[in-house]
Amino acid sequence: MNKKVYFAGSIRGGRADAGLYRSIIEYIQKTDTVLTEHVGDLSLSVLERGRSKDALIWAQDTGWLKESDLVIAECTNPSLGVGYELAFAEAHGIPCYCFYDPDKVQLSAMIAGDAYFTVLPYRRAEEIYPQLDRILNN
Ligand code: 6IA
Repeated sequence: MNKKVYFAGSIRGGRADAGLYRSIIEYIQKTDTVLTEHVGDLSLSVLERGRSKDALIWAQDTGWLKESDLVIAECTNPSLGVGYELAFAEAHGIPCYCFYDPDKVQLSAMIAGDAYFTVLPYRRAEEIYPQLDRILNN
């Protein structure tokens, strides 16, 4: 109860799974706090650019990562940012749970091969929610 969850999902890597991100975020929010609600925002513009804004995004996200109790990442849609966040979280000793659909993607060896990460394959989205209950101890 009341854990601070950093949810990671693709933004510039592609928004095909944004609806799933939103469902996962809403599910976690029933019991716990999601620091990164915007990842599930279906209207998020991926065209917005600018290095100064990017620097603010990086500063805010790495700050949230440092204060999070755990990271939950949806890794089916490959994303440089999600990979970076997972490595950053590992370096700070934050537990990381990585969901992905093996029918859609072969997960990067840098995630699948790193024993630090708890990798959770699923074939139907409904399989994700009982796993979230287990991860969050609900
Ligand atoms: O490389 P990606 O953009 O796919 O990386 C996605 C990951 O980086 C997510 O898990 C986010 O936590 C983080 N991230 C990427 N972009 C943003 C963002 N605005 N705001 C907050 N976190 C972000 C970008 C909006 C727009 C300028 C593209």
